[in-house]
Amino acid sequence: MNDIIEWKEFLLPYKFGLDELKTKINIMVEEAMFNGKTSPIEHIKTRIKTPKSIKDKLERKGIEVSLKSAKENLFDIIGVRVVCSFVSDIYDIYQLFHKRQDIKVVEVKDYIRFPKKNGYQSLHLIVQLPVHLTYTVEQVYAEIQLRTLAMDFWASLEHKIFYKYNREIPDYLRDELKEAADSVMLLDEKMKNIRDEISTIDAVRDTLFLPM
Ligand code: 0O2
Repeated sequence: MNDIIEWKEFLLPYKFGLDELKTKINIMVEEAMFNGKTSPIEHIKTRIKTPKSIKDKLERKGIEVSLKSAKENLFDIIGVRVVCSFVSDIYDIYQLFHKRQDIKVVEVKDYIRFPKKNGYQSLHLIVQLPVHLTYTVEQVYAEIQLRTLAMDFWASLEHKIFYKYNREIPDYLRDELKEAADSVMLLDEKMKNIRDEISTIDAVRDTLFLPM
């Protein structure tokens, strides 16, 4: 079979899985907003790995490069990045995923409680979801990365620098990135405190029926 057609066929259930995941997340957001809450999600980004990046990753991990091995060993062929305003929103969404019957959380990596040495912060979930095709049901894995706007800003820049320097970031930039990551942590904490203060003022105002 032609290589391109083979890859397209392989990636099809992943594409459907990604479409389903996107829809499920959008429903979560709309439902929250319908119930009068502010959306816990600022925006989402999705991506599906290209055949080249699947092959590269398998090679990097020293695993056989084949469709079968990609299916068995790679759990991030599809990915969703969920960007939130506050750290608490991230854990709220995690709980929502955890409670769902249609998605199974199979792995959690908490780089927020335990940031990477370079300062990287995010909550990573590997989830499994069934994709119903006409004649079969495929179990598809996806990586969901949850982070705040500030964490996302940092990670995007670090990612660019990482590839610009061919994975070898010079020490002085590494130090600056670590400092910036510490500032991200402080900013997230400050924003949370401001939000909490406003909520307290609003709650008091509501009980006293004071004008805005
Ligand atoms: P890309 O190009 O974003 O897809 P794994 O290799 O997935 O089996 P690993 O590396 O332990 O195991 O997975 P981890 O730590 O969960 O990281 C997976 C993804 O998180 C990465 O995907 C990045 O997207 C992101 N990530 C992890 N660490 C960092 C970091 O230090 N900086 C930034 N900017 N992103 C990070 P890929 O496939 O490496 O790359």
